[in-house]
Amino acid sequence: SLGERRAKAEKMFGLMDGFLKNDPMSLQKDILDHVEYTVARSRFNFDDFEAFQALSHSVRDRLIERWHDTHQHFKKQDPKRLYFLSLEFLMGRSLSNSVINLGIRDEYAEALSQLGFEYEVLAEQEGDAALGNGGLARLSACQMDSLATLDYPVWGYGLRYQYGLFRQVIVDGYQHEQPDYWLNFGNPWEIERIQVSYSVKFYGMVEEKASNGVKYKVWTPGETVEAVAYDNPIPGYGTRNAINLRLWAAKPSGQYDLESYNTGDYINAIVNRQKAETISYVLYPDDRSYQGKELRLKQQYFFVSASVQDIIRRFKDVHDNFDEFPDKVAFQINDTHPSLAIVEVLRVLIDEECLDWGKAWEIVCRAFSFTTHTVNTEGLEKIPVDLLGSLLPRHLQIMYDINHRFMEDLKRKIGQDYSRLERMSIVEEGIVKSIRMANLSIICSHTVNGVSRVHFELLKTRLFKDFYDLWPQKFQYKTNGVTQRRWIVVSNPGLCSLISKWLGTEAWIRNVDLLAGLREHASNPVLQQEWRMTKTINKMRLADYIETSTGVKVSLDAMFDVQVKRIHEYKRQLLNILGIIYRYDCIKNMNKSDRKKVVPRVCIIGGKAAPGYEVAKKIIKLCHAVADKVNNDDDVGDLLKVVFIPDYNVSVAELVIPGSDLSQHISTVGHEASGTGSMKFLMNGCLLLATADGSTVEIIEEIGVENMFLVGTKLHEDPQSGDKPAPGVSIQFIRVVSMVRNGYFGFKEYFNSLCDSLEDDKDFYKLGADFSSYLEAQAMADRVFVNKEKWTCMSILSTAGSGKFSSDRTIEEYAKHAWGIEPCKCPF
Ligand code: NBY
Repeated sequence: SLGERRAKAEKMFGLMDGFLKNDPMSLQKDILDHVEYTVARSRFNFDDFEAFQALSHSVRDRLIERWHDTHQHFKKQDPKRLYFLSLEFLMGRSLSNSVINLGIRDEYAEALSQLGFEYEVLAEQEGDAALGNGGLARLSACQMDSLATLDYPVWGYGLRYQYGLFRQVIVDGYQHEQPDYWLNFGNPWEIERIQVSYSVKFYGMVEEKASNGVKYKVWTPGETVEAVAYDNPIPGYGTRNAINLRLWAAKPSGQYDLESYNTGDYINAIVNRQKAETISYVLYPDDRSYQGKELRLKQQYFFVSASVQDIIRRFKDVHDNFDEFPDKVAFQINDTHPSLAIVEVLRVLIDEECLDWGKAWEIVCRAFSFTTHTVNTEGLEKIPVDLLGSLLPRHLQIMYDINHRFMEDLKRKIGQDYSRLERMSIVEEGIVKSIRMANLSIICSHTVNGVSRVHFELLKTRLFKDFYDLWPQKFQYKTNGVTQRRWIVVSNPGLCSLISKWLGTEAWIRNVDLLAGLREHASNPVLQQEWRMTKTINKMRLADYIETSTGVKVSLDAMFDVQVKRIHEYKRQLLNILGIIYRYDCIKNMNKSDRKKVVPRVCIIGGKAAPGYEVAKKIIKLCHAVADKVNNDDDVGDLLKVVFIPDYNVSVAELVIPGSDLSQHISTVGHEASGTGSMKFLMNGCLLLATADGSTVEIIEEIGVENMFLVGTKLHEDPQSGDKPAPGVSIQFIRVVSMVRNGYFGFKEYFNSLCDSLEDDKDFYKLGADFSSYLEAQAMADRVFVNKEKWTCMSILSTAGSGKFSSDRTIEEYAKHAWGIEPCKCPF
């Protein structure tokens, strides 16, 4: 019963109501109060959306209670705090995550049902917070959940974009982008802090001054913008702790003298002030390469400057000696995007706090830890010196100072190796003289982190070899992970209960290693039956969604084969499509009795292409062209269906992942730093069809290669390393490419360049070389799928082996080996 469950939860976690009560009656009253006083509707007449608004406000009240207690506790204990800086957080929806982490989902469901509403229906009213692009941004969100759950004293910092990642709409098979004005309907989760605001300065000039023979620099800015804080409480699971994600929004500065001579001047001056707000307007939608644009640099500095001011103010509230700074403050920079923070802290310490260079430098080097998510040098961020010099003149000087000292030091260590000195310099000479933000970050951080073991190897041997040879002790890796709270408990409640039932405990939600306990039941026919039943229910949900979003009806007997992620050449959605064409061609050429043996498939692809990424957009169109042909071929029927799910985002992922049988992670080996989608599928018992790239190598070690479908060779068996001759391009590959080239799917001219890129010498991502192996892995998946017991067993073993890929483990590793922070648990 509810009472028993509550008592149990209180015993387990010591969960206690705060000032607000959490029994269904009290929840009901709170919801109705919010209907009346917050949403301003009559408590006798409100619709689903208004009910959702009132519901979220009542949840928010409870979050705020915990948030206050947590911060009071942090203040009292004054532990070393982590400041997690990221330009992107892909939070998705908050409602279900919050009520589950607070431990009051069932109570809310009951309260709502008595009011005549269904919890699930209201939860669907919420839009996604999509303040990020892809893996990097979702990783930050998962890590925030783990940081809160594990009671670490942390603040997240980011930007409150008014426009999140664009909405993808498909018109005639082509991607179009629509603005995501996500704040349109209000955001119940944030708390605006008008009293927490800082001035951020840009442009202007730097002068050298002297007093009593001591020289110092004075930066007189040309423009000032206000940063206002918006706080987003992040509750942990099974703890009272709720941490803060502070996002900054730009507002016009208050200090502004208007000197107007007529009404027009005055009006224009006011209108121009409003331009300040554009800094935090829109998220850059490209997850490939750095845009050397002024607005982007402004965003980065705006976010960094406000965060650093806030952090230093908090430090100075309690401490008056900067020697203590590195013992109280740890900075984590999520890729190089926030790396101006390093220079900003140096600037504040030297120019404003009057520390000498040596002291300031030591403090900075002890405070910063840096994680890179990139595998190739082209992906590294570079900022043109001219741009930096005009927007942030003092910061450019400091970068030159860092570089000068570093280069002198390096020369003493390695001598006159000029090409190595050139490679390691922060400043890149060339047609466009630029600052290499990765070099800056490595030089000034105590730890450089990779995101998987193979990524770490690539960092050591290729990307940052020069730096690794100099400072091997700086380099580490923490294999990425995802939070099982969102990716099982929230998104797959059926599987969640099943796991708890068979493990006899819910403890795995905080200690995911316990999932390994499923292994001993993997062949148990009772569990297998229940496992399949759960999958079927999830497939029904997904099939409904597919029909509403694409109009295609799919059969539940078919294998749901899914590839959802950002569209990239290296992720090889094209390889998947060519495989689908091959399958279609085979079916077409089969006689009736052979057709009976075909395993029916629903091939599901989803993902956004960066607006300027032409090849990726062509891949989306090809997917639609193939789908059109296949889905309208009555001769093929349910044996093969192809669907492209539009506008893939976090909430769509929550629906798609639990409902898939097979998922594809087939990047060209050496190109995916880690990959985190695979971990979510693994937790949900979907079998993987994957190349041995990124984290997949570690997944294979955990679940055993016999429990997945491996494409191609392992990295250490790379044909280029001489173990085996590179496989030639098969006739099957030539045939499917020529079908596209010859216009079998229409749009002959449009797809020409795609086909050209697959020619032998231009096939950079090795689709031709891997095609046969890909088809073999697919054929193997078909053979296993018809053996229900074997498939289910592999599925259970996938979930059972997913424990390592929880972000809880990743965060523990960071806390111990990079940040030096300890849990700080708020008492009840
Ligand atoms: O980070 C991804 C990696 O590709 C993936 O392998 C890894 O699992 C994941 C988490 O570590 N990288 C990624 O998502 N990158 C971006 O989204 C991104 C965003 C912005 C920019 C560059 C990359 N930028 O230059 O502005």
